[in-house]
Amino acid sequence: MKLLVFLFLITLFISCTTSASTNKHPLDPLTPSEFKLVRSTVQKTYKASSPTLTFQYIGLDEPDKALVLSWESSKTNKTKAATLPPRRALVIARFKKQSLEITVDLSKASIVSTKVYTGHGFPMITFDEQDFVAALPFKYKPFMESVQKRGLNISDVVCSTASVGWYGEIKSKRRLKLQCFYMKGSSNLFARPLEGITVVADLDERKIVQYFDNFNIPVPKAEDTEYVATKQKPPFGPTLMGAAFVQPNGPGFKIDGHSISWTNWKFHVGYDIRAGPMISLASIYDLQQKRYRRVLYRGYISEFFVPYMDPTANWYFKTFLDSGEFGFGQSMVSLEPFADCPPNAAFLDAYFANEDGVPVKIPNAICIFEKYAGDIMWRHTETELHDEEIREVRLDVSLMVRTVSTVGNYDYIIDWEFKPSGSIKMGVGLTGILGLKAGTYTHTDEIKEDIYGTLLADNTIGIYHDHFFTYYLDLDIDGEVNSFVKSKLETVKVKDENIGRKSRWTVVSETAKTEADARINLGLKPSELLVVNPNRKTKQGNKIGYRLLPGPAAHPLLLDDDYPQIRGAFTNYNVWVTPYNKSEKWAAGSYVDRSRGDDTIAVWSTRDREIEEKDIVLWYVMGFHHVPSQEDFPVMPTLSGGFELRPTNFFESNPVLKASSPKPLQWPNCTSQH
Ligand SMILES: *[C@@H]1O[C@H](CO)[C@@H](O)[C@H](O)[C@H]1NC(C)=O
Ligand SMILES: *[C@@H]1O[C@H](CO)[C@@H](O)[C@H](O)[C@H]1NC(C)=O
Ligand SMILES: *[C@@H]1O[C@H](CO)[C@@H](O)[C@H](O)[C@H]1NC(C)=O
Ligand SMILES: CC(=O)N[C@H]1CO[C@H](CO)[C@@H](O)[C@@H]1O
Ligand SMILES: [Cu+2]
Repeated sequence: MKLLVFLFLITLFISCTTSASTNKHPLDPLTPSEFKLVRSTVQKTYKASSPTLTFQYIGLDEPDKALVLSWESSKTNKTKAATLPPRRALVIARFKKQSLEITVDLSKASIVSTKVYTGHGFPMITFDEQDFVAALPFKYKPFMESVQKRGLNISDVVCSTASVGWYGEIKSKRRLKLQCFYMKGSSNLFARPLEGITVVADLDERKIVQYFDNFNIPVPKAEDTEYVATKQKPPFGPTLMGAAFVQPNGPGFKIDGHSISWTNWKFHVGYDIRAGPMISLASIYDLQQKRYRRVLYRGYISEFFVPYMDPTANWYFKTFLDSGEFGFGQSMVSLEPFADCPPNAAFLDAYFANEDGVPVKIPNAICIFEKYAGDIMWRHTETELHDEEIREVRLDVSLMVRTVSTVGNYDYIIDWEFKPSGSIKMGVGLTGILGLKAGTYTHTDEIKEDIYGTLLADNTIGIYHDHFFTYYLDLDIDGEVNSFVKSKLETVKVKDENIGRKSRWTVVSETAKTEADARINLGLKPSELLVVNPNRKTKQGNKIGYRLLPGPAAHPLLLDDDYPQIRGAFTNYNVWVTPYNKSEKWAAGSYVDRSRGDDTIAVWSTRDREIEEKDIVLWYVMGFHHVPSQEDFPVMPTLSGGFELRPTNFFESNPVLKASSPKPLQWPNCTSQH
């Protein structure tokens, strides 16, 4: 026992050194100096006087795919100098109650174009506006009276903001609703809502425009809600002995700016205030063809949909689109070394611009590490031989890219996992604190009505809800021209009565011609879904491809014509395929706050465009229906899900046949660094 603890401590001091070189990449996120340049360029035109212009979004205006690809190919061609495409930023600003789309050329420090957006919906809500609005109740007399009436100390009250959705109203304004919580005696503010208070604030006016208090529900008690380790009381447990994956020679990956290379993989890790992490140009080295072959041009989570199932006045509007409303990248948090990521992790910082255009740093926003979880890459024991046994085993190490976004009460762990076998696994982990509602009940025997959730503790209900994640996956299987193939497994009767068998199954493949052919609800019929390059075949003649190995399928349960589902219509299918279009990035539309569902993938794809032998994008919707249980309180153990993209006739044979395993470690021989 002592030895194990000792070994664990040593691993904590093995630090990773990463390459200092920072070669530029066309998909690099904007740097702090670029944000400053954008700010000064825009403010030259929109003078920093009243009325003020606020920056709701600043991000890279992605160069055209053709330019990025020609940059990449010339980079590997020594006879030609690789020229970076022109670098531009996209700004979405609010000015005089209008949303502006401003494109800035960074090399010329000039505005290239300005457009007023006139459609439905509003841009992302900045942290600054949320902070401003969350402070308003403390200067608002009726609210102060509500707190006093409850016998609470105002200095222990905290307010948090929620988007308000769209429920059929003709004219929408930029608004947030506030929910307030009590912090005295516990760090777990979300467990102690001041239920019954409605505060509506206008974001353009920056003031409270509606207030209502139906004071009849007590604030749940502080007892048993604490999650901060230093504030816990005995008994403690379970106790862990320690866990480690030790790399005495350092990690096996290289980081050059935002470009990562590791074993047979290379890819780029970007960042965007709205999307969070973005993986680009992921290619895998083929030993036989002696070249890198592209798998993924760009991948990221395009949108989230988190509708709660309580239809009452204080809750019905809680149907969040976390990316477009709150910014999944803006919500990224610093990762805790040795806890969020193991000791062998390297970290990247991320930068976004606040509403004044000033860069804000998220230190240690992305971690990259090799993971060895004791898994087996492949093995065989030959037991058929008479006097010997052949035993061959390769251990499985993968490369992880991890971020965490904390959107209010919930924490989302987002993993991209690359395997030497060519698989890419997308993982999500849900943890943090549930959406909790205060109630009068303390036992299920007292409940005679629908409480829209599970009674988790005294006066505390965990409301039913969903989490849907929509991944944008621009696969380029060995080139841009790809097709989507549905291989259905179908039962066939065996006709020959002399054979003992009555049935078998076979594969019936069908190439999707248009978008309608590629809208799929998973789990109904067994099928394999593949993205193939129809013009490239293996020596055996199979179309080279990657297949989607889905996780458990979840389908929306709200009615199609329910307002939240109209806005969240991108969850109507688990799989969509669209032809690549640079402006179709966001599954719920570009302007999501108070959107009306007129710019979702469900609308774009009604054009039923051709997708055969085209540059195509695969959209995958993963979902969870969450029925809270008592174990999810006061903080929820991680609930995991994911899916995999797996090479399928992409290689001529097992690409890790000749993979080497790391040598066994000689213990103990680590030097500690302090
Ligand atoms: C490298 O660039 C040169 C000059 O543009 C071109 O002629 C040649 O075909 C390129 N080679 C490859 C392998 O792309
Ligand atoms: C409220 O809390 C503040 C800060 O903890 C404390 O100074 C103050 O005395 C409290 N007021 C009451 C009425 O308990
Ligand atoms: C790209 O998508 C946008 C939004 O759906 C659409 O307006 C535009 O016509 C599309 N462009 C092409 C070339 O299909
Ligand atoms: C490989 C290695 O670093 N070996 C070292 C292990 O520790 C002994 C004692 O400190 C050294 O002499 C070895 O060089
Ligand atoms: Cu949940």
